[in-house]
Amino acid sequence: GTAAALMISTTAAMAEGETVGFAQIGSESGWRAAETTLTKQQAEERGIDLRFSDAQQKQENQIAAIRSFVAQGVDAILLAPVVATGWDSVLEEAQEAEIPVVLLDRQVDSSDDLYLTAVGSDLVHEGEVAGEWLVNAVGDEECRIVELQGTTGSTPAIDRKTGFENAIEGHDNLEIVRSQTGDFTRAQGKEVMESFLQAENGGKDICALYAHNDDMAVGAIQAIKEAGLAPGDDILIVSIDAVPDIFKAMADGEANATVELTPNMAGPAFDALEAYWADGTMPEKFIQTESKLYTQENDPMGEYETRKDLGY
Ligand code: GZL
Repeated sequence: GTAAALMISTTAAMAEGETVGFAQIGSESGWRAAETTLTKQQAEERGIDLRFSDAQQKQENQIAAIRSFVAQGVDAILLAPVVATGWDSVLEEAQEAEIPVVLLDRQVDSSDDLYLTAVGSDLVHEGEVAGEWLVNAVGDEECRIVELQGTTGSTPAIDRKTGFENAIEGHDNLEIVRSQTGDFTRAQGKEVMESFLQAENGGKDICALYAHNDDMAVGAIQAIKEAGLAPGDDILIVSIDAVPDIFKAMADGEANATVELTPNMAGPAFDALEAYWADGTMPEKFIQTESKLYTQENDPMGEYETRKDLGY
């Protein structure tokens, strides 16, 4: 009857007008920029007032942003935690203020009592998919691999390394000979790849690059070309994110494989928050997004066209 209808409309209205603080890491990669774009679009569509903070990849800035959101009395906080450790006290402050926290795309070492849910991919699996592709690509050939790691101490850097090493274990012809962080950026990916090339006989001793994200791979591709070698051919390139520019590189034969990470973490996050705000529904502690392998055989230019306007 009318009362029930009124209740439903009131509940729906409750999702309207909520205020959410988003403590974003920064804009270190195309993927990160797309996540921000999609989060703002989702908030707009749902009538959520989004307060945004870019921490320039500094944990202390994220912690300050969370404290500011708590002081403002927001209805929820989104956090993409730049590293896994050091969050207990600020998450306890949010909990004391009864403000739910949802983690996006990375995890924290804190107890899962300190956040409502975490939305992200299986980061170990992503590394395994990347490693399995390379195992299949090289067969029995000797393959000296260099690795560009993500941000030191972040769960993607830790887990993607673990997954890749799981996949190549037992294949003695594959060996990671150099591994260093490029902090998920193109610039540092290029810089570190230049040092790898110099250290490995001008790159002639390198068979493959495994980069924890496409942006570092794109930077490395530039370095490989400047060293006079053919990326995607002399040096195989496998990375993660599936940003538009890696598909353009694949179309040019300069990259070989990427593992897709959806930038739409906010959709599942806001769904969980709206259910929680409506009637206290408690979500699963981990809401997992899917990852899919793309190679040069998967119409890279078509994939580029599909993604190029999504805010990367
Ligand atoms: C992974 C995410 C990573 C992306 C990078 O879940 O945290 O951070 O793979 C980004 O592009 O910098």
